[in-house]
Amino acid sequence: MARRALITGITGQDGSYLAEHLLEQGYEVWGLARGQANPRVSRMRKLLSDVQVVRGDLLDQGSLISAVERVQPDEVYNLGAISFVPMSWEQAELTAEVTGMGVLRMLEAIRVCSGVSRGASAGSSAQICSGQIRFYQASSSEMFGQVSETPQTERTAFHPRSPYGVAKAYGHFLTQNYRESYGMFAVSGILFNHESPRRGAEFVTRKVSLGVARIKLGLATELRLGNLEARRDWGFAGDYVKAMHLMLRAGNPEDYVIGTGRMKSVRELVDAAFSAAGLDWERYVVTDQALHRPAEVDLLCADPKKARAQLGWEPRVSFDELVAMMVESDLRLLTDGGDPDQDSSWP
Ligand code: NDP
Ligand code: GDR
Repeated sequence: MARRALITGITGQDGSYLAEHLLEQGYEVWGLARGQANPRVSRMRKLLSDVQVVRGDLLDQGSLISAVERVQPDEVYNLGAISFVPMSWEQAELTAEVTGMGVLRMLEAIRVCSGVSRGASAGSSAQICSGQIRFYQASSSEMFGQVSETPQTERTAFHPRSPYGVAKAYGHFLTQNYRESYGMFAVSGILFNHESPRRGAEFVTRKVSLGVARIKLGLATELRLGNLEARRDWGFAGDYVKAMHLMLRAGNPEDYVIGTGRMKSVRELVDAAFSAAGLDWERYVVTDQALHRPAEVDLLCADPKKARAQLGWEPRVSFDELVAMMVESDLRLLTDGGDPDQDSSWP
């Protein structure tokens, strides 16, 4: 029988690539989607017609229990989150609820449906799902924040610099705790920045690729950006979702750092993207103090040795290939009259 996966965050970048990958592997894929008329669900359905949708919200414990009960998954991938770091200062409490407490609610839904009791004194509870449900938590390199060593490994200390990073650290430790407390197969992937033509337009790579395409097509004359000196380890989302799957198929439940091991600055990103379209970035980029963050993460760089050795995982797409892919895709999108601000199209 086909394995069944339940993905929260199905309408997001990673949800779409992971669903594609799992469908290719012969899985039956279910996506948890919130809202009564979420336009991102129809965009996802256009691309992934084989994904089945179950309603639910990471803010609503009962809806998660119902979703797990209905889907009876073998694997749950918790990708749902408020994921845009600047928003986490503006809506810190909501970020804590969705990105942090949402992990607790999902783990509890799995624990309850699996009939795992809290201890000998709690008595046994009914098992609603047969078999063990494996759980993947989308942890983030933002937990490292102000780094104590470079590159960062699974053992590097956390010093998050945003309410988002703090919420992710809570979810990370909780996932470990459910593994240790209840023997659950619960793991975290500590993923570094990963991008694609399906990346949200608010994140810097996509903001830059869209900006380049608009300037190239005469639709804009400048691109406003914040801190050009920040350095990140950028990879391709299509490569990274394969690591999520490998972690849940591994023999033992363990956490892994996933990244390329190479760091570039925002300035280098901008240079590469404008060059890919035959433009000189210095003529168009304007820096704007208002786009700087209250506390910045200056640099992040992965040491993915453990994933390579134990999972056989390797990133395939290089930084230059990724940037060229995104710029080409946005040039095509805008030439065809697509509107990225309406979330209308996904390549
Ligand atoms: P996106 O921002 O593209 O997607 C976020 C998803 O979360 C959307 O599907 C959104 O659904 C969903 N969501 C938001 N609020 C809720 C809620 N209350 N209940 C249920 N679902 C909700 O993120 P990515 O795909 O880029 O990232 C996936 C995960 O990986 C996130 O948890 C992110 O924090 C984490 N991560 C991402 C990295 C990256 O570089 N991309 C790196 C490290 C970690 P809706 O359409 O309803 O808004
Ligand atoms: P990040 O990604 O915060 O690392 O979180 P983002 O692309 O937003 O920022 C990366 C770096 O670029 C600098 N920057 C700008 N960023 C944005 N968004 N817009 C700008 O105009 C701009 N100018 C400079 C930022 O200051 C920052 O240093 C992403 C998200 O996907 C998280 O959910 C995930 O956990 C981490 O990656 C790993």
